[in-house]
Amino acid sequence: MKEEFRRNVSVRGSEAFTGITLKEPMSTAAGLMGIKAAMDHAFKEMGVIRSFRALSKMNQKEGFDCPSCAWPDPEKPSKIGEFCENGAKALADEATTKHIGADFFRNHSVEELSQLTDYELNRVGRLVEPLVLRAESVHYQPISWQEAYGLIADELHKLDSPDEAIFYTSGRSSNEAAFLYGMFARALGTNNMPDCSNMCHESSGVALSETLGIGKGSVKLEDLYGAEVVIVAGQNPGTNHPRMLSALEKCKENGGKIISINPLQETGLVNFKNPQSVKGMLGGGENLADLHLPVKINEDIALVKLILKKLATMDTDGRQVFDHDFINTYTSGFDTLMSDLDTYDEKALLKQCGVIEKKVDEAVAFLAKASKIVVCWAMGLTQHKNGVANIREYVNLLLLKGAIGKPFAGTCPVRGHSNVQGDRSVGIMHYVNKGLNERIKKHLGFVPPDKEGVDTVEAIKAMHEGKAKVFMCLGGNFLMAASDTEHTAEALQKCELTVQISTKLNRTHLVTGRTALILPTLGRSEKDMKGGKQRYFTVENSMGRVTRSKGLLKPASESLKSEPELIAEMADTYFKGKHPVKWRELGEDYDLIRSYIDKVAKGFENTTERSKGVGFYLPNNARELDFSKLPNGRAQITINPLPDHDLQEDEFLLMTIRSHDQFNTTIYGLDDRYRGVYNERRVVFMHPDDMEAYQLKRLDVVNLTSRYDGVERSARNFLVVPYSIPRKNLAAYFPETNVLVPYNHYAEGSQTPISKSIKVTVQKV
Ligand SMILES: Nc1nc2c(c(=O)[nH]1)N[C@H]1C(S)=C(S)[C@@H](COP(=O)(O)OP(=O)(O)OC[C@H]3O[C@@H](n4cnc5c(=O)[nH]c(N)nc54)[C@H](O)[C@@H]3O)O[C@H]1N2
Ligand SMILES: Nc1nc2c(c(=O)[nH]1)N[C@H]1C(S)=C(S)[C@@H](COP(=O)(O)OP(=O)(O)OC[C@H]3O[C@@H](n4cnc5c(=O)[nH]c(N)nc54)[C@H](O)[C@@H]3O)O[C@H]1N2
Ligand SMILES: [Mo]
Repeated sequence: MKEEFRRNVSVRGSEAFTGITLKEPMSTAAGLMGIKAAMDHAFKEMGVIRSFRALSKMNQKEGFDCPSCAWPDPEKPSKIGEFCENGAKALADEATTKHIGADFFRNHSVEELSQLTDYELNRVGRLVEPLVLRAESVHYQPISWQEAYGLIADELHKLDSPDEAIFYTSGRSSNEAAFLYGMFARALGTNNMPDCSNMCHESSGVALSETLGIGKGSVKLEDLYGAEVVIVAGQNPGTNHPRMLSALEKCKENGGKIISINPLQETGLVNFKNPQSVKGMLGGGENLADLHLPVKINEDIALVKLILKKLATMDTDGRQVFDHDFINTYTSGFDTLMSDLDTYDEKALLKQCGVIEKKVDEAVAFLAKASKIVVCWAMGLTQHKNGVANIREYVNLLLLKGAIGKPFAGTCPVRGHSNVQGDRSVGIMHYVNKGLNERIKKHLGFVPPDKEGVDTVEAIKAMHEGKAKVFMCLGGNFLMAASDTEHTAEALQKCELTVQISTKLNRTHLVTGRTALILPTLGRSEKDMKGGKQRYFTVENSMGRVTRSKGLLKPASESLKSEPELIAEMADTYFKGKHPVKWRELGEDYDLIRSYIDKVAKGFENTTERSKGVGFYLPNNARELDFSKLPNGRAQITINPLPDHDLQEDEFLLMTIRSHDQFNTTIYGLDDRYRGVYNERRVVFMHPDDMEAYQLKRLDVVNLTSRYDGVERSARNFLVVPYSIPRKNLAAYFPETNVLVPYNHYAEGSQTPISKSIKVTVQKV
């Protein structure tokens, strides 16, 4: 029997050190340093003229939406430019003038490329022509677009069931592309649509739907400006949403208080210099956070319970710190929560959350007085076993204070990818939405499947078990983003065909199915021309506002296709022109796509017209205090048990976080300036007392090991960096540490991997 062919690709890439320098963590975020870092990077990747042209149009009306995070643009963008250091890096990364085509792949096999680090892989440049990695080959070769579509269609036709195909989406795609992609999956007959949200804010979506009847946040940007208290929990805005700092600055100018709840004191919340104002560029910075509560990893529930208990005591003492009118009119569950709080001991909660009592009391004092409260959060709350419960507990606080559905108050899950929220709104979801299905039937003329599809966790399982054979990705880097890298790699390698629609090379292009395709696409910043006319698409920001985005740079290559166009052509090839949906016409005319979005996706109406200028907000029931979809028509106050980590003597809780020089799995550089780490990513941050207790010295080399269900997983070669982090807590960068995250441990209710609380032991090498 012939031995099975296996490519000798490296799943982890190089694990060598790159030459660390350590400095003190920075006390000042952004300011001129931020602009300098952004410009250096932009000039290097795209040259001076292209940089200025592009940056001047980013996040401006008639310009394009920044490809980085989903933080909204103000309705009146700043004249100096509405972008941040990391937005500029994201742009430079996409608009780089380095290109890789057939020659590059002829000279470098996938086996060879896989030895590189993720940083090196991204640096090689933009993908500029369609490529195929044929069965039993180790080199990508050029392929025509039509041949590529044909190959996909053949593989899809070979499947025993449409559920053997999986369609993953990363959150950078436009509404138009995501809509067509989702409809193609459904037209084929599957709801197998995992997306990056599953690894990101799914816990927020689940918690908010259960409690407030909508999976999105309720605030608008302007609400932050007038809030009395803004809590920023489990989020590092200085790095990941830098433009949010300008909003927090406005809040402070208006007399608001900012409370940061985070195991780390992240730069940006202290001493921020606003690069968008002349004062900020020249003068001293602003201490944004009035109060920092260094909660232990995954002990937010203990902390919030303690705050609620203290508030409840004040309330029953007759000081009326809760909004009883609001509670009586709009919520259910108040009495149950009060009795539940009685069962907890304050001292025990204090010990568990790790914050000193004086600071908790200060927070309580701020909150007692305030009624306009906004809670902002990101991955520090969502990526835990109890990620859903974390968010529900913060929602309890807002509900007791009547801080929902009124100006300057509400929920603010700060989204990650620039259009991750829009993708969901136009139909990327693995679950079945009956209303949506009805509208698809009526307006698109085909019957969509009514069986639930797979999310990210289930997708890996299906591939592993041989139940899925074709895996397609609209953007993203599935292998490095998902948990349990080695396990996910095995899953991908069991597929017959893996397809990547992407802009830049990453490891998911190298660790593939038997056959693999790269379909290169236009980036956000690039001009999308058809028949002499320039096309634009629409996106939805973190606060539900839909606007246009129109690229302006010359595309990296003439062979690139826009995402909607290539998805439409792929669908048309599959259906051989025989389908009620006129795919090719849609791929050419985005107005036509939008007219279908209007009919099929909820809340969209006359999108082409209304997306002009400042755009429009999608409906939001929490904003309107309409809880009619929930039990008793009321917002739900919930009971959320404390997590029990059961840490053993030698175990730590590890959170896997982003450095200042990366966008998810795309590594722009090797510095984490704000945390004082230069030229190295293989570091683990540890409390100096823990280092002493475990006999470790600064820059000692260690391996990290997690053990779940009898399976041991190791991440090798990390340098110990002393850092101000709670005892028994560790931090290290993702994606390098994703090898430690067990695929079968995820948040209850949302299946988001536990990337922020992995139990590990540390071994000195
Ligand atoms: N430049 C840049 N911008 C980005 C991204 C990027 O990679 N680079 N990624 C985008 C995406 S997709 C997303 S989802 C967002 C991510 O934005 P963030 O969520 O800010 O990103 P992380 O680096 O994962 O940071 C998590 C934060 O939560 C804290 N934390 C960890 N565990 C806990 C906990 O148990 N409780 C509390 N209270 N805090 C905790 C960590 O110390 C850290 O500050 O950013 C988006 N924007
Ligand atoms: N351990 C750990 N794991 C995590 C996280 C964590 O905090 N810790 N965070 C999770 C989170 S919040 C997220 S959102 C996921 C991210 O998961 P993904 O969205 O899958 O990953 P990205 O790194 O954002 O994807 C980068 C790739 O997208 C492609 N790309 C960029 N722009 C475009 C475009 O315009 N169009 C197309 N088609 N492709 C494009 C490029 O090829 C690039 O290499 O990772 C998750 N994984
Ligand atoms: Mo994300």
